[in-house]
Amino acid sequence: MNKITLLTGALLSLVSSIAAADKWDLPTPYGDGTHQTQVARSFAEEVNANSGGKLTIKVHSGGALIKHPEIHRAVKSRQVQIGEVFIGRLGNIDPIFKLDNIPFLATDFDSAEKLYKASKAELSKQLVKDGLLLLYTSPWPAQDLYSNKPVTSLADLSGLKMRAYSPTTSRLADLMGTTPVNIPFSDVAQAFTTNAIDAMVTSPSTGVNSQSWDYISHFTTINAWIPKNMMFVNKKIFDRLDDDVKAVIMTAAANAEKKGWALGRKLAVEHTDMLRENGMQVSAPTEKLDAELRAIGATMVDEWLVEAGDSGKSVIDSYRAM
Ligand code: PCA
Repeated sequence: MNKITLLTGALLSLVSSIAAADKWDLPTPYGDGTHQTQVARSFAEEVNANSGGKLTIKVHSGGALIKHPEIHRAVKSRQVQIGEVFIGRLGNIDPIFKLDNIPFLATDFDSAEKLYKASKAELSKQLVKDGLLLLYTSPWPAQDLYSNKPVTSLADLSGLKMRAYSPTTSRLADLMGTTPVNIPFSDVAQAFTTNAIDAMVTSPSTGVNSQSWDYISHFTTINAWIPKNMMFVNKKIFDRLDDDVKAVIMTAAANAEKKGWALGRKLAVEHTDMLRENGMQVSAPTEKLDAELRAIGATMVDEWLVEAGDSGKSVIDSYRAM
């Protein structure tokens, strides 16, 4: 072999290794202030650091590349390779996504972990139907009630406009005697100040991220449910990767899941304290409000079971058996 042949060979292998280096865009729905995006960034950094230059994932947070309602479709159609969404938003695609927002089914983190275990196979199966592979989930702290006056029973909310962020929370607003209004997280502060909404149910984190003390006064810790975001990748694109890169992604996903669940638990406490420290009136629900809300929760579980059929029943059965 002469020098020229050797050089050509070296160049060719260089070119092919450059061609093999994949670049993925990862749209996230929420901004950099949320723990969800921090978890997504640490996931991407771990993959980038360990994939030996074969894959680089770039995070585009806060809907900057693709808006939240479009992210699922964008990964499915391979407009982007990977993405994160709030699970409950997809409720109209399949009931398994609605399960993530059912109130008073799993209200503490131990129960929420069990519900995730019981529902994961069904969740993954549904994603596979759209050519998607579930990588990890990350919870929000439990969902609490924000209002502009004390709420001692549902009567205090009657007729108010309630923010909804998923089909299930629209139904919840109906059953609470309020009017659901769909408002994305990015518009929450403005929606309150322009009276487009009067109340919302979301985590203390989302209040902290949007400085809710500037526009709303009362926070009732109803601990209604623990919803999750999920990260998924287009399966065809994933399947084309080398095995070592696949393994790096799965390890980073498992680490992100651990980190997300630990943060969810921790921020539930820290962010509730921050709301209080910033002047919000934080209180536990009255027995009456709690009982009224739990009755709605029971109705919503029943409605969900009718909608989700046998597979839904087996998810609930295995959750309750844990
Ligand atoms: N915050 C997100 C979803 C759930 C949560 O706690 C939001 O309000 O949009």
